[in-house]
Amino acid sequence: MSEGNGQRIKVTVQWVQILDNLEPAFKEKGEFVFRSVVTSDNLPGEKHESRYPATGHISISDQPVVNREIIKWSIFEGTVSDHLVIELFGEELDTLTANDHLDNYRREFSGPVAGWIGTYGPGEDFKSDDHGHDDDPEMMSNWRVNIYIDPA
Ligand SMILES: [Ca+2]
Ligand SMILES: [Ca+2]
Ligand SMILES: [Ca+2]
Repeated sequence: MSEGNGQRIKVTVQWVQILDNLEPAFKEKGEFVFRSVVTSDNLPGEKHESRYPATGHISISDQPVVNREIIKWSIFEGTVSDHLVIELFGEELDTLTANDHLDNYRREFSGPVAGWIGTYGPGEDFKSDDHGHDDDPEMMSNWRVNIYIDPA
């Protein structure tokens, strides 16, 4: 909760990649809406939420090569000192049945903010914040995501 050593940062979702569009096999694209929730122990009571796209949805294929969309979605800008939790929820819209849900994404950062600045995507991260675990939060069963944290 120390406020003296806070640093202003911004968090951006650079791209999303759909591995399973959660649609019948004949349908190439799914209709996606993404929601972000960013919280921090350093910002008690604050919950930063946003939606992408702001209105409507984005149609994304799950066919190789064309299944990655660069969205540059800004999900947080604020001052924190030693804690941040980023959560992303993806929903695939259907009209005749209930919507489908992508795996939930969650990554928690702790320790000095300066150590988090960087890019987090599928595969090895530039910052070793995974504490030696093999699991890769950006590699989920039905989608992948790439985010980055910049000084703001
Ligand atoms: Ca569906
Ligand atoms: Ca659909
Ligand atoms: Ca990763």
